[in-house]
Amino acid sequence: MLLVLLPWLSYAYFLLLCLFRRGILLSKRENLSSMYSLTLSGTFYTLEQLAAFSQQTDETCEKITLQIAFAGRSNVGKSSLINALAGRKNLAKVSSTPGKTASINFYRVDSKQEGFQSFYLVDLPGYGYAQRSKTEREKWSYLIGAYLKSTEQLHALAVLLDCRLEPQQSDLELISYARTIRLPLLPLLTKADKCTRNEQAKRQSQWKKILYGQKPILTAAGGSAAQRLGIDELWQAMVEISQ
Ligand SMILES: Nc1nc2c(ncn2[C@@H]2O[C@H](COP(=O)(O)OP(=O)(O)OP(=O)(O)O)[C@@H](O)[C@H]2O)c(=O)[nH]1
Ligand SMILES: [Mg+2]
Repeated sequence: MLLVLLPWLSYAYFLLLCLFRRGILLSKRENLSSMYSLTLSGTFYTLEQLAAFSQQTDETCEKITLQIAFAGRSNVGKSSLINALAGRKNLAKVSSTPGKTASINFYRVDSKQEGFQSFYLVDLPGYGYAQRSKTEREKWSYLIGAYLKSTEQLHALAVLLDCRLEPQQSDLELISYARTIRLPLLPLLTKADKCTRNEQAKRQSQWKKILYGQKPILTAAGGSAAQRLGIDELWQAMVEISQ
């Protein structure tokens, strides 16, 4: 009996191995998104709007305070990553034109897990987009700076860095600013699907040196589960920070 089954079992094993390698079974691995839900709670353009929001209590009258913010240059993939975390295509607005997110957006994270403490994911406007007017860039940079500095509930700053690019001056400035205000960092390399494995590894170790030993998580935020990378690892890191 075993002799009859053996070739079939080997064939099935080989087939599974091939599918797994080609990413077809990746959806089975990248499945933490289904354990958490993301809901847009507010969109803010000014510090006054932000301050008013932080005074509010939610519908259950239970105050959610803890926040993790996503920051990075325009077009680095902040909003796409939020969609990938949610397992949805259109929760956050994505565009190939830089400067799409011109506001601070709060997404509430909930889970049915017992004792889970809800928190906010905060999508910040991108910085460094040269084609916006100087006044606009200054306004956003002031808004981001003031938000980072004045938000006591901010537990970590996810810094999104493009896997394809050498470290950029604006990224280094943001990291340095976060350090001066003692804000813990969660570094993420985006668009990893656009880099070879060799480039990914090189970029990771380059950033690891800059970040005093903290290794960035490799991410890809494609539309289908098979095109995503690092989403579970990112969920785990955020849950660890927030719980
Ligand atoms: N190949 C690839 N493209 C990506 C990935 N993430 C984002 N993109 C593309 O990059 C472009 C910008 O993505 P967004 O998510 O809007 O970037 P953003 O950082 O939110 O941009 P701003 O709102 O302008 O600050 C879009 O065309 C996305 O489809 C990724 O992981 N892989
Ligand atoms: Mg955006």
